[in-house]
Amino acid sequence: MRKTVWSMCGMCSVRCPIRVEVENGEIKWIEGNPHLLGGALCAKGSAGPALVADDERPRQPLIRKAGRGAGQWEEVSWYAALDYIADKMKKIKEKHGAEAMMMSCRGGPFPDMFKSFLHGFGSPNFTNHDSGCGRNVHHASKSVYGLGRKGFIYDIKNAKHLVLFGRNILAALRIAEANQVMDMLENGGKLTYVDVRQSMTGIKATRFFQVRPGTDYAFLLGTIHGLIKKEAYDKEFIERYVSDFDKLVEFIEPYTPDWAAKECGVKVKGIKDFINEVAEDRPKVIFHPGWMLSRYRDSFYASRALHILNVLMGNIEVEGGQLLPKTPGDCGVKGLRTLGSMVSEKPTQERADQVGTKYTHFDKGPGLFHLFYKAMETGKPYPVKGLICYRHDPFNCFPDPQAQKRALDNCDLLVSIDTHYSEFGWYSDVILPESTYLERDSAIVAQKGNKPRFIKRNKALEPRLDTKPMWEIVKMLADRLGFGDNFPYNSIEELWKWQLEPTGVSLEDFDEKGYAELTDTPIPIDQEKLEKNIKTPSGKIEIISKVLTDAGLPSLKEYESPLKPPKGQFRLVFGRTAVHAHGHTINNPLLHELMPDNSVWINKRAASKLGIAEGDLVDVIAHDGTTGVIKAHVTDFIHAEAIYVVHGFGRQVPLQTRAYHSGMSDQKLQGGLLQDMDPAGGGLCLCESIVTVLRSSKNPKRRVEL
Ligand SMILES: Nc1nc2c(c(=O)[nH]1)N[C@H]1C(S)=C(S)[C@@H](COP(=O)(O)OP(=O)(O)OC[C@H]3O[C@@H](n4cnc5c(=O)[nH]c(N)nc54)[C@H](O)[C@@H]3O)O[C@H]1N2
Ligand SMILES: Nc1nc2c(c(=O)[nH]1)N[C@H]1C(S)=C(S)[C@@H](COP(=O)(O)OP(=O)(O)OC[C@H]3O[C@@H](n4cnc5c(=O)[nH]c(N)nc54)[C@H](O)[C@@H]3O)O[C@H]1N2
Ligand code: SF4
Ligand SMILES: [Mo]
Repeated sequence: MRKTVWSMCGMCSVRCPIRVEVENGEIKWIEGNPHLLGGALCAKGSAGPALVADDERPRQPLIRKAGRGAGQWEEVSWYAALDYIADKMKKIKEKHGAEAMMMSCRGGPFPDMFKSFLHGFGSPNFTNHDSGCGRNVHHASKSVYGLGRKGFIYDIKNAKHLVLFGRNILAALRIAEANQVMDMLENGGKLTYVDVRQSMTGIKATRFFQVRPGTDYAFLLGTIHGLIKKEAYDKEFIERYVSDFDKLVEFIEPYTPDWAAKECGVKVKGIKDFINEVAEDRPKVIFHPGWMLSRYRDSFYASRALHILNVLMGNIEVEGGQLLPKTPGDCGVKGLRTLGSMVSEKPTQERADQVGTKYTHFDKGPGLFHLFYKAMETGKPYPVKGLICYRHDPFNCFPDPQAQKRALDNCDLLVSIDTHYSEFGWYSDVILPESTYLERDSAIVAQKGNKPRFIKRNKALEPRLDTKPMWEIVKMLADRLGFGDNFPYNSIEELWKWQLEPTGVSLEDFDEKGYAELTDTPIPIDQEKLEKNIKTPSGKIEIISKVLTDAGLPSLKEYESPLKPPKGQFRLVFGRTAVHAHGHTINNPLLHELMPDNSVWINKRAASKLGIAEGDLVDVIAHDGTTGVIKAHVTDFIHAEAIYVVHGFGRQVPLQTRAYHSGMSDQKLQGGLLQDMDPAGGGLCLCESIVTVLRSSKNPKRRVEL
């Protein structure tokens, strides 16, 4: 008989709620939870069963038996692998202190468990992937509102105008958000899209600007200038909630729309018309902070400008604007019990990335991963000797894997807890294979929003291979290290009940829809509540941030024009495709069939000067000589200064036969950028790699017609 299992997708980090139909231990159907997503699911989500069936993933725990990266593994039992790790961790603690261990996990809704594990062990060094993702946007948001990147949700559906800077919202998917964009467009809303190339989102846009790479800050300053000169901003809102607005007015003076148009290489009439539209549509205008304004030298300030534009719109706690996500507390329900509460003594040592001590303006929560590499190399502020990566592949995430390996060679223990062989896993000492999301349960999480809820992942199948879920792995490791009591459960049901204890919600409340709703009606929007939610030192939305000033950093930074690549050279930029999630779906049998490799987008005129035609193989050469070979996609729809690839390809794990060496890896062409951090935002300047492109000698010879 077919049964329904309510769960959460795990093919990317969005974790959409899903409904799975299972019969005789086989998955027959997966769809988005009809109550929340109307059944919608993306291509990756539909390829979940192929992940389960895939044999090119680790089948049981593995311990390295030759040099790192040699790919020689001993298959061992879970007991042997966990004993091995626990023993190494104890030795590291004895010799260097508990703080010599670090752990990284790919953020998301479950970090409580891993953080508690590391804190229970005695180390403060918990981190994540975000200096390669959205740290600048996060820190910019904190400097303006005291609230991080996730401090707002966007009421896109009801907006009159959505403005996106390199936020390819219809390909870099979150299903609920993409549905809202389509609804907004159907309701007559406008979509302005700014990118260096045309994209899935750009073709739906009512206005598209193809800007010179790295000039978004100029575009944003010009827009602020235009709006201020027109006095098209919410004066009452600013009077009440914002400090130092006069400093912005003074700062913005030279940055006219005419100047911005010239700097960005777009038509001045376009920018002026855009400013007029925004002025008319406010307050229901959303400048979406996205992620792409995270990867250039001035991205932190571009992100700040973007947040400031939302402030000018007065769009906070307004229908069609930015909403404060409501919590279980707003529904009169106590929050879930956290495993963090079981750690009696939180580690007090300085973090090895020095976030919170040397870097006081960064969020201490996850700190900054790449700075740990410095500690590994220099032993300062103290040595870091062990790294556990959960659901995170630093070699795919951070620039220059070779430089990363040099730092990691100072470590005594490298562990990858992954569903796949990650590039990092292939180099590590132990691989612990986690059960795939369809084969495991996960802890309950609270989802904020206008109707907060609790939701959990239920396994649809028993694990096919000798894999385990993380809640069990963590507990077994903690047992071996002497703090198993911090994980007070022996089964997932016990954990769920323990989490739910203070809330009054029961496990049965999840049965009907796959989640427990904490309120029947959406919590009303109420701008009056804003004051107590702004978390800056002054309690105001800060144009001049005290935290930045205290760190000796400007809050309003003068514009500096980005480097124009010399002749024959290009800025290497990257992005997502709707059918893959970073590097970890490239080897999925179904998704590989949909998109087996990537190609490099190059502007038609630039290509013709180099004698490159559509489909030609080209060499992409980084400044350190590293070369990638890839097929060219010649198009008018990319700026002549940039080339573009979809990220995640060029994988080097031989056991992943489909993905092995197919396409080109962008991060391997980012030599020298591993410590190229935006000093104000902490994000890595991933788009600052300038490469040379040549027609490759590997091309089959063109026949010359005489
Ligand atoms: N050059 C370049 N660098 C980039 C980017 C880029 O586009 N170009 N993108 C940046 C961005 S936005 C991000 S978010 C990061 C992404 O970087 P990462 O977060 O490291 O992303 P992935 O490469 O997908 O690696 C995630 C790992 O998690 C594993 N995994 C997937 N599902 C599960 C699971 O259920 N359980 C466990 N245990 N493991 C699982 C995958 O197999 C994979 O090895 O990279 C950043 N760095
Ligand atoms: N299908 C799918 N969806 C995903 C993911 C995935 O792997 N696959 N990953 C998730 C994650 S971790 C993230 S962070 C998000 C990322 O979400 P987005 O940031 O929306 O996605 P990207 O494709 O990385 O978008 C980068 C865009 O920025 C453009 N760009 C490059 N330089 C500039 C510039 O100077 N100015 C402007 N305006 N644009 C520029 C690129 O051409 C590209 O189109 O997507 C999430 N959703
Ligand atoms: S966006 Fe697609 S892959 Fe990501 S969680 Fe949702 S359904 Fe799964
Ligand atoms: Mo990301």
